[in-house]
Amino acid sequence: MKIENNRIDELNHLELKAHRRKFDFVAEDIAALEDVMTKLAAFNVAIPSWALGTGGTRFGRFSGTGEPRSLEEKIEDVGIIHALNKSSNSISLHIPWDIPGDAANIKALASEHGLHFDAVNSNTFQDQKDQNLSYKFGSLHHVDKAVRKQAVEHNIEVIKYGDELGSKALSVWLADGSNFPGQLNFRHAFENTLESLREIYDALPADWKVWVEYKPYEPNFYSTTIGDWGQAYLLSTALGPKAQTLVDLGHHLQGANIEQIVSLLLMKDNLAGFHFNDSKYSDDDLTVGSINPYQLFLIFNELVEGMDSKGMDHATSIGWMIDASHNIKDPIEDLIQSVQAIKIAYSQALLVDKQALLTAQLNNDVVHAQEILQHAYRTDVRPLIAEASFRIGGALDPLKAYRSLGVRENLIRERGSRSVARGL
Ligand code: PSV
Ligand code: MN
Repeated sequence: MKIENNRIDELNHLELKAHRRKFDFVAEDIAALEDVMTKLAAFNVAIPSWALGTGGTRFGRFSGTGEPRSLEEKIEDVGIIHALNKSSNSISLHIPWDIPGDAANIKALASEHGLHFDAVNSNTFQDQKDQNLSYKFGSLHHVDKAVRKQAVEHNIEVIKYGDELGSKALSVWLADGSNFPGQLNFRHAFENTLESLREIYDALPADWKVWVEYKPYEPNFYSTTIGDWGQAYLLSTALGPKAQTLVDLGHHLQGANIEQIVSLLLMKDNLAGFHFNDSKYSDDDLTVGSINPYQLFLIFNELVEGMDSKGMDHATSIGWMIDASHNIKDPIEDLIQSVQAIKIAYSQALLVDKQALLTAQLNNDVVHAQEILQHAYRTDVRPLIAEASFRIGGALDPLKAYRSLGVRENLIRERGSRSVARGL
């Protein structure tokens, strides 16, 4: 299914008058309005191929209906999201969940939908049917060199798939760790990981990067070999300039100050990208902004401040991506909500009066500093996002448009109600 532009125009027409009123109201107080609009229009968030089917928990999976049955159908779904919000122009593949059989055709199909390929993700956290050696006790950190070699070769194969599709980064997340004290020599595990990552690093094409993702626990419950940003930073700096740290919002212990982590990684030119999601307890993979939108805003505030201090392009110098997959929502609706939440936090961060904040900080004016941040956070920026989307042909309200156009009903007609997507 492809959404034609005129369908979106028709829906926008119905909303336009009310939209104008709300937009004019908020726009009047924004000095750098056109700058904000340009930045918003350029901002895109990659969609992971594994989020288009309904996710599960270890207790079960309740598949949705009309789920994509193939990579081609996943691309179609991302095309639908992008047609509606004009902010999701790329897709990130997880190999071997989504192997591009015929790369040239897959690439052509994606570009028909205005999409390209973001980072490719390797998977050495599950054993595959035709695999010789098991990852039960880890992959790149394994005590057995033969297992490490197999995992390295898989990563190099993923780079090859990505290269054919025009990706420019390999994202590595390892489940490697230990479940019980004494199981692992931490130093050996770390050194083995570094040695394996070096072999992968050496296989990167000249214009590629490798993104090192950390996570404190799960599926291992005593230690994770790349457990926090310090360990990811140690590895990536040891590897070289093509390696950087990837921050997944769900991969922190409760109360962690993620905005401070982000600020320092940016300071050290070591922030590769983001996996957005939200959580109440741990890696819950909930819709972005559904639990703690203020934290998301504070993170974006540091991102904008840090990127501006280095003259970085907001839209292209960091990999923005969603990594969430929920159990009970329509995945496309979940993703539309997530991208909107990210754009809300981003635009609120753009509204922060940076100069006034710096002055307040230099004067230790704690109260005023808080007022400045919360003034931006409490601005209803939704009309700005709607306007930015409208100006480039997207829907004023992508979620409402998705429902009005009966997209899921159409997909169910095309794919059936029992189709199940491959992934987690
Ligand atoms: C692991 O929890 C993770 O965040 C990694 O990014 C994986 O690639 C992804 O989720 C999918 O399992
Ligand atoms: Mn992740």
